Amino acid sequence: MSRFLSQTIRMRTIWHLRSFAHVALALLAIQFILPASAEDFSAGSMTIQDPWARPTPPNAKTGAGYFRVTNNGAAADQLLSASSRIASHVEIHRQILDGTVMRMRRVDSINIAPGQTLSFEPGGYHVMFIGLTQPLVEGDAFPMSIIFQDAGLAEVSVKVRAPAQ
Ligand SMILES: [Cu+2]
Repeated sequence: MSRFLSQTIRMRTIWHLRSFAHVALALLAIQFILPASAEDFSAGSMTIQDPWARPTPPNAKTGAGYFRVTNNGAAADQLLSASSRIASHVEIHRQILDGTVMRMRRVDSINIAPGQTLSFEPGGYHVMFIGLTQPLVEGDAFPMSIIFQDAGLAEVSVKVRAPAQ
């Protein structure tokens, strides 16, 4: 084999490896753009997306959870309550600015209009896990039930993770 030819073959191989690396990187990028954590759950016409909870210190008695809920139906529905085996009870809370102080208020129910997406997120609505029976450890997941007046029971899996940046 001439030196020129072997050099050409080597360059082509390198080029192929590089283009393979680019495809692999592109696929990796797509996976980050469409996070695997974006899981959907539903009950009737209600869809619950990306339920997650903050990790807690080992002896914490409370924790907070978040999700997005969308009403795909033609009528309003009410989010009534939530429960989970990881806490003695779960309350629906809303964080509000009272003067200069952030306070949490318990909410009895939340009306969700047709077509509305309501975000439970840090600084706003959240579910409060009261009387944790176990610490919430990053990477774990636990079941939670959400009850709607019309749509009924939605069973979701809550992922424990740090808040998204
Ligand atoms: Cu709270």
